[in-house]
Amino acid sequence: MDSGRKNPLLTTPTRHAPRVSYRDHTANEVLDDPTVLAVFGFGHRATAAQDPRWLQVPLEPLQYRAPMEVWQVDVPVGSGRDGALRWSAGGGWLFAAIDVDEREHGGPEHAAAHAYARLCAFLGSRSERHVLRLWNYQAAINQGHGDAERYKLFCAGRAQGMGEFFADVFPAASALGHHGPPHLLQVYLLACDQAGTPVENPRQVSAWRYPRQYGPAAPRFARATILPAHDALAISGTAAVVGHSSAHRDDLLAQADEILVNLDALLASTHMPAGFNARSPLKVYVRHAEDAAAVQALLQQRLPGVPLLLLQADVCRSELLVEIDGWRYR
Ligand code: 3EB
Repeated sequence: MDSGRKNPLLTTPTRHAPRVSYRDHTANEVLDDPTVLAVFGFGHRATAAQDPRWLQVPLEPLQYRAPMEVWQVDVPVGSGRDGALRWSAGGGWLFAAIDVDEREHGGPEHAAAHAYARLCAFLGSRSERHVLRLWNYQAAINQGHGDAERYKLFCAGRAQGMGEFFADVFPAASALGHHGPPHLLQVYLLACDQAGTPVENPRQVSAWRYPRQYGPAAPRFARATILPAHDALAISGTAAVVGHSSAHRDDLLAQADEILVNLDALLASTHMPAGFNARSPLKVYVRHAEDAAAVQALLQQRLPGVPLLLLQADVCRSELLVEIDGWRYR
């Protein structure tokens, strides 16, 4: 370690991005690999595993019976639990996740504040404290009216729980509604011991500058994060939002088209090559299960060869029917 400080040739190299892929194995086959940082199963049929690297995401898959998402790094990882929090880390990368029961924290706002305060406290104890990407899955996200809508309460709690930890450099994020356990808030993240670079979308008002109509606490996230080695772009949940407004109310395919335009504009504002490819997995969140086939057909035509994982989820604005997030690798 000392020699690392003296000899510039031995300083830590820039971290290569974890490889994110969708796979068709069993959880235990994947978890046998010590370089796997995290494995995600989707929906109520996902196999359970005790390993802290394993997370069951409460979103039902819409195309395969038991899809799995795998995050892989270059070195073996360590892992553990810290109360309700689970984590794994290796090679400068950190996965952390927390499942919070809203009933134990006095409702959706306090649950979000608690989840973020716990995650930030844990990150503060680690060298991997740069959060590059966050996912938030809340039950009944569109329930409640006006400022009392559950998503807006989540945003207020998130802002409170984040405190000053992100110092206005927000991670990329997704926030969607699940139909799993009715009081479950799930938050998980990818962090690194090196900072990423936030990216905004020129077609969209930055979320933290949304006008008051979207709630008292603006959502805090960047539209994407360039990973430290500039080898990948972590793309936030992208919906048919233009400026700050929702476009194409009630028109599924027009919303999907608008998302593709937003994604192209996002890529164009980075040094990433245009378009998506077989190494750039995307998650497609669809509000109504019966819309899945039409969305899938459109995306398979427009994004040939791109791995797509379709999940049933509620976009955080009730008029939006579809949202896409994912990864663009160089
Ligand atoms: C939008 O553009 C759509 O609250 O963390 C997308 C990504 C959205 C992340 C969040 C919300 C969030 O405003 C919604």
